[in-house]
Amino acid sequence: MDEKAKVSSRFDRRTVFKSGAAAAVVGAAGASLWRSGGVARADDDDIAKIAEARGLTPEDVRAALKTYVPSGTYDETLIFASGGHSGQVLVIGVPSMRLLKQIAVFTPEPWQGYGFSDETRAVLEASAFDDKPLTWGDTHHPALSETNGEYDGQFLFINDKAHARMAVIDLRDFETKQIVKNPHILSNHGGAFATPNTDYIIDGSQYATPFGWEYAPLSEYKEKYRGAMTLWKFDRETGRIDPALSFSIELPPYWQDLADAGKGPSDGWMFSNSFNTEMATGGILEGHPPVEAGASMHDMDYLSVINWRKAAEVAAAGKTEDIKGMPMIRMATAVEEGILFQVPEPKSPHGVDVTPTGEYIVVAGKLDPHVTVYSFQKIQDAIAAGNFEQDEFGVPILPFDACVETQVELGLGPLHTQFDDQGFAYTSLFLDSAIARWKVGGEGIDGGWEMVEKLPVHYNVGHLCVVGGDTMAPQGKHLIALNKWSIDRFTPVGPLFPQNLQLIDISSPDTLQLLFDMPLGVGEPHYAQAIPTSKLAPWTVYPEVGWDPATQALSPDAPQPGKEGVVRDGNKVAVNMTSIRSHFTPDWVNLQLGDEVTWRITNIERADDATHAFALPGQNVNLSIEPGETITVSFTADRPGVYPFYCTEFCSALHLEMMGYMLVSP
Ligand code: CUK
Ligand code: CUA
Repeated sequence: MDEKAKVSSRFDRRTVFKSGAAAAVVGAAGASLWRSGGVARADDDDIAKIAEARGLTPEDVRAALKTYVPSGTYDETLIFASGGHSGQVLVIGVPSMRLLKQIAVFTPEPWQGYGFSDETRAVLEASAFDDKPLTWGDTHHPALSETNGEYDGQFLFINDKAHARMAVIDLRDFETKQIVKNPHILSNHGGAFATPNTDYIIDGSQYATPFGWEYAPLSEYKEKYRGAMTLWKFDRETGRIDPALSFSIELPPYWQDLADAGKGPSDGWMFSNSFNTEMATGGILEGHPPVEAGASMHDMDYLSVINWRKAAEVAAAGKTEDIKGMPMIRMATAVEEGILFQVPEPKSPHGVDVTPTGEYIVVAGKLDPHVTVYSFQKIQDAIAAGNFEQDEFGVPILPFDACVETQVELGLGPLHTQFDDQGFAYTSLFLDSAIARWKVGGEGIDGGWEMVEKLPVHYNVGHLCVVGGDTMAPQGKHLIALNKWSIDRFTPVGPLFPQNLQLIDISSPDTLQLLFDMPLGVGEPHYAQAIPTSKLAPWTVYPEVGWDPATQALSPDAPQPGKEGVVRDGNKVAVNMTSIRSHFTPDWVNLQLGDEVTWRITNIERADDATHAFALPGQNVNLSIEPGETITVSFTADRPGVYPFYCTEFCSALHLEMMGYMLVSP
């Protein structure tokens, strides 16, 4: 059946709400609620009439009742979704599916003033490719910081696949604090994944390249091209990745895909899929098969099994090579030290997900209808027994049969798996446009390793997201399907279609219910993580007036009330400004051509939401200055003229008057 036909058949099956028969559904769904509020039965009929007039089915009404968050009340859960090649992170409330914020990460964003102030430009510039600044990224996998294998609500990490960068977002103010560029690799995908106590952030390469962003011809692929797994050391105290304590492990030139950290019994280990063990590089016009065919010839690729804790010891002992200023554990060392193993996995794997207990590793292969479940214990037994051969790079290959617990047939194009607290796993089926719910097995579990139910989604689903769905403590109320295609779901808005996030009720062990479609007109949300809002404690204003969000401390240079002014020292000019409803002090800034200006602004407001912004024409500047925040912008007054600066945030009745003049005299 084609997609259009599917839709119309769904329509035919709709039992439109009829007010006569409606009382039953309304009654079932909510009458007791209304009665307890003392509302008369007549209202039930009234509601039934609205439903009927709008052509809603009883199922629609149930879904609406489960997702509606009344004005002034809050969502119980937040999801952090990648924004794909918008380079940003999206914060969405669940169950309302309201977009609350777009956190600027790899791409300058004027509403937040990100990439326009000195402080935020420094974040972006620190991750330049050599000296070429990058103004976009391809975000794929957000990772919340964890303590003891559960989200702790403190930090969020996200990778940039296009340039192999890793970003750190502080969840006190939901702002990007740091971006590091991987000195070894140019393209990543197996990140960000946090180890259970956020000691390290995992960052696996995608497309193999020569290390250090160097040149080597494709004819030297096997000799010079490599994959790598980087472990970024995270320092919770400073809230920063510490590159000095970070390192990589050299891998064969297979393409690493998704990764995951072990937990519980598998804590200290990590797992990463690799595909293209064929080592295809394309060359269509030269008579080679395209990459998609060349990289899909083998029946088996490899799951990389890595002892990261041992690797950290080996790196600390200096058994590494310095490449571009960061240590690399060479493949031979990794093999010799028992850090690196591989296990065959069915062709072209994509997602690898460790079960909540840490006992099993679930691999989904794009071209295999099964998920393959590996037992961590069996892998350890095979290693201990020395039961392996070696690939052409000398990496031990453990036997498939010795490591596999089971395979579960789910459907076409399985990609990614999440877990809940009812013992179910959920795997996305890209080609089937469906979600498979299946039962995780193991010791003492009846009827495990079985498919239970399939639910169609719209369409071509990638990742799934359950609250804590990749942690040791998943929860089982909602699942979000992050779909690649939306086709016929929304009002047409031109040839670039919105992405479609679908909210699904997973609370019943018997049936899954699709609740809500959320179009996302921003960027492709690959993965998302969901956390109860009770675990987050964001500030509503900065703790003190003069706060520097770059250091999360009071700035000694912050302009304070009563200390405002323009201070000249030769051609160096410091502008010390404060903002409060509805003026900037000073509001006249007289400069001379060629002045080097350091302009600092403190928003001295203490009220929630009393943000001021600052647009400076001619210098390509817009800043957002939240209550208490101090911010800096530096520039050279390079053109004489009169520049009215103003507040871009509609902050008060006299917001239009919140302006001043910068005059640059010839
Ligand atoms: S990937 Cu996008 S659907 Cu980058 Cu995690 Cu699988
Ligand atoms: Cu401040 Cu508008």
